[in-house]
Amino acid sequence: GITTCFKDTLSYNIKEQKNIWVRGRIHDIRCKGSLAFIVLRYKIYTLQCILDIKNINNDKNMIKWLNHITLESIVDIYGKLIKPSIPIESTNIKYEIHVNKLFCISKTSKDLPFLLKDANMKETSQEGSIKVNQDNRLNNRCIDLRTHANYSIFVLQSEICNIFREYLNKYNFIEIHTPKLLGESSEGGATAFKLNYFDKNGYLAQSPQLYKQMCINAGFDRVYEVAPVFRAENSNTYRHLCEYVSLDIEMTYKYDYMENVYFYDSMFQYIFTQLSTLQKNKMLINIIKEQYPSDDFVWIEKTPIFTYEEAIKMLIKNNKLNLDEKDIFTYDMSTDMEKELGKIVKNLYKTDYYIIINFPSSLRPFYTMYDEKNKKISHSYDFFMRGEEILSGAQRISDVNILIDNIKRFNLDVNKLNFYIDSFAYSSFPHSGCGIGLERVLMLFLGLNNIRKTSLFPRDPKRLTP
Ligand code: ATP
Ligand code: AMO
Repeated sequence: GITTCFKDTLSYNIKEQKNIWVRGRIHDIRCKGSLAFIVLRYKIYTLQCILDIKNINNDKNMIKWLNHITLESIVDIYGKLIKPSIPIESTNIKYEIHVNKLFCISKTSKDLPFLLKDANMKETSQEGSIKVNQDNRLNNRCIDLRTHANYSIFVLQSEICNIFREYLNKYNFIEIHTPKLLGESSEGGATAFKLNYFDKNGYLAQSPQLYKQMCINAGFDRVYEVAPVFRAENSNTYRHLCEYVSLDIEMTYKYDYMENVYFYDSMFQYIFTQLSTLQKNKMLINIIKEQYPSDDFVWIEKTPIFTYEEAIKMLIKNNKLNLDEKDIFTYDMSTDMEKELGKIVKNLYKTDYYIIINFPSSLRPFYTMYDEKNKKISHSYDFFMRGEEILSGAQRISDVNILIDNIKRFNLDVNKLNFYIDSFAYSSFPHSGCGIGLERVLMLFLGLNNIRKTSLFPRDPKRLTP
């Protein structure tokens, strides 16, 4: 039968001179006299096929026809698989096919916006290394996604979700699906997309926050969700999207919210280990790094955990920040300072991954629990990769009266949140949770320079198509 899996050809016994069918895209083609050299591509595999008209009844028309066949057309090729005497440099499958039959089964009928050859080129910080610019790629994302690096990026993205689910399922979590159409914004008004919901206003979910907590109050104990969330942030940066995939967790704890912080940490340790040690993932990472070279992501077995206060003091001590120590809990660490801290930690601990806990209460959302001994400090945490935030979370307020007070303190409308507040009035287990930006984790693991590279069809303030 036809095989599209070129990889299968690797397991053939070449001595048998096996005849095979393969189906793939024409990646490249060169005609020379009575010969045509076709590089066929399927997923990340390329295979050379040689057509000699001697083997097809001296049919010269075939070469004529091949001279005009458009790149990226899909063809079926039948022929003999052989091991060439000189290794082929332009393909990654080291066998070649001597063609007996060739049929076009889907023709590229429009001019390509760019050549795949160019879209696959290595990108470095050197000027001129970018052959196809990002807008051109994203405008033609379906073709851009055909590159080796892009294919590998999205296989790896799928792998992260698999590992995430595998890990949590092992610990008795339930996967939930909370609504994305909401009557009230979940994280405060400013960054919610407002929409018409029949005769009312509605909002797109900025996070499953209120609903994942309500599932805890329903008695589910441990829940997670993998789903899109929407942020009307007019941030045209390399690290913000208007729609991203959030990996959300919410779980109870017995004595202290730090139990859960250690659990999330173990999960990340497991994700990083699976990504960097499984052979199939190593291969994908190598393919991506061929196009986008970067330093390998490094982490250590015992993840450093700093309090916000310690983190700020490290910045002050290293002359990165000029701040009076008494002002620490009114200071909001900027993205630039976060990056500086990332460099300091890397230097001291040789890790790209660490945790900061106990952020100032004033910087955290209304549902965050504060330290009862010092209300200025919250029981919150952010996880960082290469100096950038990938996870944010906290112990939640589970006492209904404290919750109502806090909602008022944040100038939010208690009446609009009654559906949420009531779930606490009927008693609530102590719990904490977190939200993780999938695209950020992948971008930072791979050391990529733009979050659009890890979003399948990115949405930003300027882009709503394709
Ligand atoms: P969170 O997940 O809590 O939203 P975040 O990592 O997305 O955190 P924000 O709090 O949304 O970050 O914003 C943090 C940083 O993003 C700001 O300190 C700012 O440096 C940067 N930022 C946001 N919008 C812009 C923008 N339009 N241009 C440049 N930088 C921006
Ligand atoms: P937060 O708003 O900090 O927390 O978001 C959690 C994580 O989501 C990622 N992230 C983004 N990724 C891409 N584009 C964006 N615009 C964007 N904004 C945030 C980051 C961030 O760490 N409800 C809380 C979580 C919780 O407490 O459980 C929340 O949504 O990686």
